[in-house]
Amino acid sequence: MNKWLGKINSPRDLKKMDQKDLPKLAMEIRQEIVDVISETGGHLASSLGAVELAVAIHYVLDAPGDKILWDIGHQAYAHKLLTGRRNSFKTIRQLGGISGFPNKNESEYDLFTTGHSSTSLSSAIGLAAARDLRGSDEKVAVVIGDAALANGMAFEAMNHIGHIKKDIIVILNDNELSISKTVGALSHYLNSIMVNPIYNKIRSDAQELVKKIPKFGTRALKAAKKLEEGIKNLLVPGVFFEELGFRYFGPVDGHSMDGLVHNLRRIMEFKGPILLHAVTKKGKGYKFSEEKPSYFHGSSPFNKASGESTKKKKTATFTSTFSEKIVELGSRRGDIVAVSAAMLGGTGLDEFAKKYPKRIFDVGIAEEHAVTFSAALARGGFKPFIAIYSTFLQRAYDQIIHDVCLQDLGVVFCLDRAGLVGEDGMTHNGIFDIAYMRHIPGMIVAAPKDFNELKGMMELAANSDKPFSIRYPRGGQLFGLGENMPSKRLELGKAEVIKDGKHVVILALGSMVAVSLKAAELLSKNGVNASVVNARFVKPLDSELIEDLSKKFKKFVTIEEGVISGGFGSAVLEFIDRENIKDVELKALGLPDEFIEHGGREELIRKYHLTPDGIAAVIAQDLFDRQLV
Ligand SMILES: Cc1ncc(C[n+]2csc(CCOP(=O)(O)OP(=O)(O)O)c2C)c(N)n1
Repeated sequence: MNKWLGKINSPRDLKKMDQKDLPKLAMEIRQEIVDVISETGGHLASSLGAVELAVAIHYVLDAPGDKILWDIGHQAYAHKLLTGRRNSFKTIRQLGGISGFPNKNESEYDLFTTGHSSTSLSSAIGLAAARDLRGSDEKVAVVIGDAALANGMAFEAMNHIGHIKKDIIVILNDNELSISKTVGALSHYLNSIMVNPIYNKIRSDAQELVKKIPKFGTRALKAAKKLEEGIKNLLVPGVFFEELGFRYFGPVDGHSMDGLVHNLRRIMEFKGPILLHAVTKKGKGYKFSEEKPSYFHGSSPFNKASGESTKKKKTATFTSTFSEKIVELGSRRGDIVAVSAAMLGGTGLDEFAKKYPKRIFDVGIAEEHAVTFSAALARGGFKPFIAIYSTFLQRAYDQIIHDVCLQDLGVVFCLDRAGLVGEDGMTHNGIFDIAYMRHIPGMIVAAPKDFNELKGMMELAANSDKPFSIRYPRGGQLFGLGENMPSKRLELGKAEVIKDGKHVVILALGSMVAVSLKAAELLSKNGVNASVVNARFVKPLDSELIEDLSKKFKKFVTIEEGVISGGFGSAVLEFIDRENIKDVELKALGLPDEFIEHGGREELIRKYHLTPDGIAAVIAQDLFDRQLV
């Protein structure tokens, strides 16, 4: 039983605690996080690094009246434990359990459902503007990481904040790490603040001086302010933020509870935008995550005593296949370059980065920039592969249209985690990319059925001078997914019939090919002989094949691991309509028009009937009016 945490059902209970006991509470929170996340997996290192911040903020501010926002929200486990989710914490990231990110449907302490980076400053200034229009006086506070702060959206918000100068508190949680090392000029700047003792000495002297200001007369006050400005411009850390209109405080130790409580109380007395620069250690308090913070950024379940993953042995995945192939392409062709938006490890580009350090560009959490930058690399004579999660590319929709497709540039988009991602849930499912890619003129949209086909598609893309996207799911091996199977030669815009049948044709896309073959076996035991087609391309669609098939089959099924609206099934339906193909019944299977919650990837695939028996049952019932036996 947790002596301190056990008593906290809401921040009200926290506020009753003696300040001297808060570090003990922080210890119990850390223990609880390690205990639970070792079982469930999750964003361990970021959350451990933000424990004192969460405790101190809830101790000093008054939520839910005061508004507290966590950028991305992957670091907010302590916040969850302090705001009424102590008992449900064990269910985190599991189907039916609490979310791994802030979720507005879960708690009044979570203002927004988040998961994508760098939205918090815009949200905060919006809340502050609404507050001022309403005439109320609650505080609005934000915790944002050093990597998230370097994103364009955060800069846009800072620009606006400095302009309208509302009262908000921004706490910069600086651990010098993104998932791996934070990249970029802002990160160098933050480092220079932390390591330069002269800056810090002069800064503290200047602050001492400012503290005394109220005792002076008005003229002295003006003079002192001028002096402060003068010193600041020359030497004070955080001048960058000050020039943007923030009052900068720090750097402070983000693990000193007393220091944080003291500083938060102090800065709350100031008007206007405040930035408190807190220095933290990612993974703090658990030996293994301190040693390997990148590995424990988002970890699978692990053994607490050894820090070793308890997941089954690693098998090949689409990501590992991509990783191998991009290295091989890079070895053969000096014009191949690769671009990542802060996801070198997750996308498998880390190997390419090691081998070809001059041809890798990690641009930080900057998806829009990554796309336009890649377009210009193509214009400059190179062949860029941008490896990115389907969900994060959503950010760069306009750049894909204008800067890549309108210019007809040969950028290759390798969309990892396309489909249901599992435990990261709603904000991370990659289920919209078929819809948002296929309607852009000139974009090729491909999806491999197995690992070999992914390699083939990458080869095809490397030799194409057109915008080319390839989508593939998280992992592999589920229901036979990914396992290599015999294939016909890969040709742009051509599908392949992989099983002949006579009653119905299943047009399956990418991850759904292997399950469809298994569904066809089940159907055949029920008297339905299904043909299965590996569609390979959503665009260009194999119109010739679809036309031929429509002469043989009157029942069509399309299946995709993405939202049905605007997806592959829609593409086939549009074609049938456009070509005036008559008497064809089409059943489009895929994901419904809703945000899909967190849970195990396999559980979610089952829940949405994308399993062999799920697919077979729907086809048998809806197209043949019979129950599967
Ligand atoms: C738009 C977007 N791109 C990428 C990610 C993936 N991602 C999640 S956390 C993270 C690193 C965040 O680093 P930082 O803000 O410094 O916080 P820390 O985890 O170090 O506390 C990244 C790149 C994301 N959530 N959103």
